[in-house]
Parts: sequence; structure tokens; C-alpha cells
Amino acid sequence: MDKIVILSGAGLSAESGLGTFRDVGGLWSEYDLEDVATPQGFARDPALVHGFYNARRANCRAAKPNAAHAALARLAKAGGPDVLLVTQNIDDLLERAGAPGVVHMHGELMRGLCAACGHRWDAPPEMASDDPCPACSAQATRPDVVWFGEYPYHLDQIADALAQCDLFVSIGTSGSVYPAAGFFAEAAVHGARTLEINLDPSDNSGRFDEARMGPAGDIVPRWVN
Ligand code: BJW
Repeated sequence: MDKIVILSGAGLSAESGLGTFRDVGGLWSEYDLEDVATPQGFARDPALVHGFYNARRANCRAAKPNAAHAALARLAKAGGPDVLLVTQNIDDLLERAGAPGVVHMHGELMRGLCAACGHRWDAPPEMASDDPCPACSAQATRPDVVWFGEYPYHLDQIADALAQCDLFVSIGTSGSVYPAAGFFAEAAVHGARTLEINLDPSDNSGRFDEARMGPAGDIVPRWVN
């Protein structure tokens, strides 16, 4: 059976109305990433960071999966190829489209994390750092997301899948954040074919075996069918 690893980024959810980071008008043109996506920024101003993620949580709850999420869910459930969906996205749109076993390497917007004991729980719509942890009662609540300088989740599982896959597909990511930006090269070293689907060529486009350019909601369903 063919093994496929699919890495997605913010471009996958762009047509659902969730902002990307580095495109014109993206989140990093409105916010300084040092302030809202680093442990140091959170230590300086937790209310600002919680406000940033509370607003994104509200947007995410209002958003709907698009045709690309639906196509990936269909592919992963089809019982044909063995598909691992790895996403840098913290939204839950792949799950809401019905995709099984999504690997969230940068965490999940809809989860809270206790910085004191490591307990995780379903996030209420609004979180604050003095919310008590449901397990240990410490007032050390943070979003369960991976900030710059922190170690991404599930890297062992992802490394195993990259070493074994026949095809690696990158969808809607600029390829500017490591270690995810290096996954295509890791898969290729182990013999996988590589395909990039993106709105515009990313820095690494020329290094994929094949590139298909256009909106994910258009290109992904056509690739899956
Ligand atoms: C469409 C579209 C449509 C638009 N259809 N497409 C060298 C080696 C290794 C590490 C480093 C290094 N140098 C520096 C580092 C450290 C750092 C890093 O990479 N920095 C870079 C800035 C250089 N990395 C880290 O700190 C990571 N941890 C780490 O490295 O730990 C140590 C380690 C080392 C080695 C191995 C293992 C571990 C942690 C990174 C955490 C990233 N966190 C964020 C925020 C948290 C989550 C959140 O708030 O959402 O994650 S940053 C932000 O960027 C977010 C995203 O997941 C991530 C990637 O962004 P993405 O998805 O690519 O979005 P964009 O906006 O950049 O691109 C969108 C794309 O979509 C564009 O290409 C558009 O064209 C396209 N598009 N519409 C199709 N309709």
C-alpha cells in the first residue's frame, strides 16, 4: 500500500477565512511574533497573548472546513493509501471535515495547557492565565500551542513516517518555519517523491519533484480525485 505524508500550513485554512501569517495582511503584519508567539512574550504580557488566541479561537469556531479539508478527510478515510495528515495549523477544521488521526505538530487552539503540571484540557471560548488548572489548580494556564523556541509535538512519529513514505505532499505552507520546512528534504532523502501545492511558489518550490500552484480549495480536491 502507498504511504503518503501530507504536511499542511495556514494556506489550507485560508479559504475558510482564517488568516495566514506571512502573506500580505497576514497575522505577522498585525502582531509582532516576538510578542504573541514566544514564551518570552507570554511571560511579559500573558493577557495580550491570551487575547490574541481568544480572538483566533472565536474566528475558528465561526469558520467552516473548505473543499480542501473535505478532500483530505476523504483521502485519509478512503482505505486506499496509508495517509498521515500532519498539520502546522492549530485550528480543528480537518477534524471537523472528518479527518482521522490528525497530527498537530504546533498544538491545538481548542486546548489549554497547564504550565505547572502539563495537564491538557478542552479550552473554554475565553482563557486567562489565572484560570485554575482542572488537575492541579495552579493558575498557570496557557494555550496548548508551540511557540518559537519550543519543541514541536510528535516529532518521533513524524520522522518515522517521513522515513517510510512513498509520497510527501506539502499544502499551503511558506516553508519558512523549521523543523517542518525540512520535512520534504527528509522524505526525499529516504526515497519519497515530493509534491508542493501552494497559492504561490514558496522558497523551496524548485526543490520539489512537482509543484501545483493555485488555491488549495481548487487544487487539492482535483489532486485527490
Ligand atoms: C495558500 C492559500 C490558499 C495562502 N491555498 N495556499 C534552523 C533549523 C531549525 C530550527 C530553526 C532554524 N532557524 C531558526 C529555527 C527556530 C524556529 C524557526 O524556524 N524560525 C524561523 C523563523 C527561521 N523554529 C522553532 O522555534 C520551532 N522549534 C524548534 O525549532 O525546536 C527545536 C528543534 C530543532 C530541530 C529539530 C526539532 C526541534 C517551533 C516553531 C513554532 C512555530 N509556531 C507558530 C505559532 C504557533 C501556532 C499559532 O499561533 O498558530 O506556528 S509560528 C507560525 O508559523 C505558526 C505556523 O504553524 C508556522 C508556519 O506558518 P505557515 O503555515 O507556513 O504559514 P505562512 O503564513 O508562512 O504561509 C502560508 C502559505 O500559504 C503561503 O506560502 C501562501 O502562499 C499559501 N497560501 N492562501 C493554498 N488559498
